[in-house]
Amino acid sequence: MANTELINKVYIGLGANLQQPEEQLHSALEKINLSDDITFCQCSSFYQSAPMGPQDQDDYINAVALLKTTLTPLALLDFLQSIELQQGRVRKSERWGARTLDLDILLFNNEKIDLPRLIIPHYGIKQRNFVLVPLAELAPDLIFPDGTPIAQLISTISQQGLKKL
Ligand code: ROI
Repeated sequence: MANTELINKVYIGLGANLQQPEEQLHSALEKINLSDDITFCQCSSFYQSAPMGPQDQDDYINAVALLKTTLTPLALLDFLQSIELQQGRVRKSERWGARTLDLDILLFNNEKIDLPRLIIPHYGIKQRNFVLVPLAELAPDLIFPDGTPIAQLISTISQQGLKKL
């Protein structure tokens, strides 16, 4: 029988800086791997990264994962937000504060998506070394939907404050 289900290729960013952040990332990846709707998951190295935003918070652990999934963008967002909630994420009014777990959809196929709940590519993707460096580890030849090669950004971005673990 023909496989009529479309498999989407998605990159997500993982970040945490509270309550054993490495464990937070490992347990999120376990939940992702258990999903019947996600057929593949490959994660980059973990990176320790200096906080962007308020400096009176601990360093973050960041990584990027490649997923293959039949989920739509919003269904994937719901799933990732349910993992954030299970792992104790409390959405606070303070912008850019410490967090137990952040799971962001960075890229969804080569699509541009502009919905009230979801903007893809993720707005910070091209400026943040803690996103670009692990993403380039998984996809050194990636071209963003606007035509920019990741290699071009990697060659100019500062890697200060970022340490591969
Ligand atoms: N800073 C770093 N280094 N890593 C993050 O994942 C991260 N996430 C955030 C803010 C608060 C912007 N700073 C961050 O949401």
